[in-house]
Amino acid sequence: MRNQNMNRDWTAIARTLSEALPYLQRFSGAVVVVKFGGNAMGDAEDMAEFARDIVLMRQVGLNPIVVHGGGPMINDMLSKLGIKSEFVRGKRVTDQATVEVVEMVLTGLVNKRIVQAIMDEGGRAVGLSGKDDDLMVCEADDPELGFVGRPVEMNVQVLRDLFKAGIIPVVAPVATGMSALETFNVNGDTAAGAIAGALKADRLLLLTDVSGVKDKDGNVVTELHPDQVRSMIADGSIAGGMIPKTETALKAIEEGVRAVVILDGRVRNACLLELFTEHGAGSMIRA
Ligand code: X2W
Repeated sequence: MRNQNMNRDWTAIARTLSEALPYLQRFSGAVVVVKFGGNAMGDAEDMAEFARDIVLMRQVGLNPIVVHGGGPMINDMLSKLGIKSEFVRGKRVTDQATVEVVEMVLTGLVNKRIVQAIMDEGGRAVGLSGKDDDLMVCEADDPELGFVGRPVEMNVQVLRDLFKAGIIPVVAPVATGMSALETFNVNGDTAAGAIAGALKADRLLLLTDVSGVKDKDGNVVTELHPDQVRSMIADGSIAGGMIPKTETALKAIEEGVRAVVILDGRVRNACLLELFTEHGAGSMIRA
């Protein structure tokens, strides 16, 4: 049925589509790694909206891959089970009992929720963790942190195989170790950066719950060179949780990712705003 509702500006909608053409052309076939953090997930409607944007990216010829977190969901389950948890330098101290809960929550609950949301929007998604096809092999990051992994070997062929089949990979940041039956908990940003680096992705989008990298006056800096990021870390204008994010970005760029964008996942259609409009969203870091 044709919609005659004149409260919507149909001309503007057509115009938006038309103006997106150069971006659609530029990103045709591009590999875009999207880190979807637990804090950016919101409610069922937010999840559906995120999934719709990912399916749209796939539909217009990009190769999106979702790497998710789920810190708040792990906290909920640990507290239900009466297991105490603490963070050191932004990473969860992970003992044997904790790593079992992390794996169950991330590869079960959170991963399948995202896969389901993408399927509901008409896409095709397959969930996997770093263990599947040895995608991400880790070593212990720091003895103080227990089973927290630092990626040392990436095998991303399975992701390329999924791209070729038109399937959106959804990756939980849980990894295998060098010796049999070891399991590591990997920070979601670290995992996304390692995957983007191994794929030499065109974009790594780090979706968070802040509007971007801010200068000393609190204004979002929309474009940054890696050297600028380093000096902002050194002079303290980049601090707290933004340090691991920007360090992930710098490492990913060194490994060959074309650009990293730190953006607010709570903003409606944040990924589309960044990829398909001149305006963009958040802070872009590139050499
Ligand atoms: C994280 C993995 C989940 C994650 C954790 O246990 O919480 C480490 O800290 P967000 O939602 O992206 O923060 N792992 C080692 O990164 O979740």
